[in-house]
Amino acid sequence: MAFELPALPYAYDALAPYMSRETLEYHHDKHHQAYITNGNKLAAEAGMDGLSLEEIVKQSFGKNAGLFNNAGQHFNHLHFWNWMKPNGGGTKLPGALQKAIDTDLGGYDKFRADFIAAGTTQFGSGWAWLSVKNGKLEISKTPNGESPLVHGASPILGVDVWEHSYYIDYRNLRPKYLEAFVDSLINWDYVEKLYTAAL
Ligand code: MN3
Repeated sequence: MAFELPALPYAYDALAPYMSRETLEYHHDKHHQAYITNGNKLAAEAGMDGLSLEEIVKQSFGKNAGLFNNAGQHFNHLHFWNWMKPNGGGTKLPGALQKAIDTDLGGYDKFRADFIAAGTTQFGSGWAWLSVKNGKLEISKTPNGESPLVHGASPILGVDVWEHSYYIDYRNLRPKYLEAFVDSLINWDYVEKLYTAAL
């Protein structure tokens, strides 16, 4: 069955002023839709359209760049919309996740600095990640449509640092966008749900 674009889990203006209606209209309705349209076509051509999205991403990595880029970005964006919510962010994290950030990443402040640094230093398009590998949290960055999924880890939080994600609202100030994402947008309940599932 072909993949379809789910509606945003909130109104288009719900994340303002940190992420505008205009950004969400272009990013969700145009960019994400294009990944799905192209991914469906390329998955069918590759005879992989019966597989789950995760399997398509893993099996196409390093073998079918066109399919991987589009399916990878569909996977990343499906979660990205849920990694944000109105009145999100902040330092009150669910207990188990807070404990793991303390143990594995040196506490919330170090997590915040390292996650923002990963997004800032990803040269060109890509993503910054918090993921679970062998039961431990780690921070990483990837180019283009890649994710920790193809590096033996389970992504539990990711931020899109393609210019289409921030240029309308922040122009060239990628660090300001990353600070707003962490401080005011992260849906920690969704992160915790993925964290629990990844253990
Ligand atoms: Mn994007």
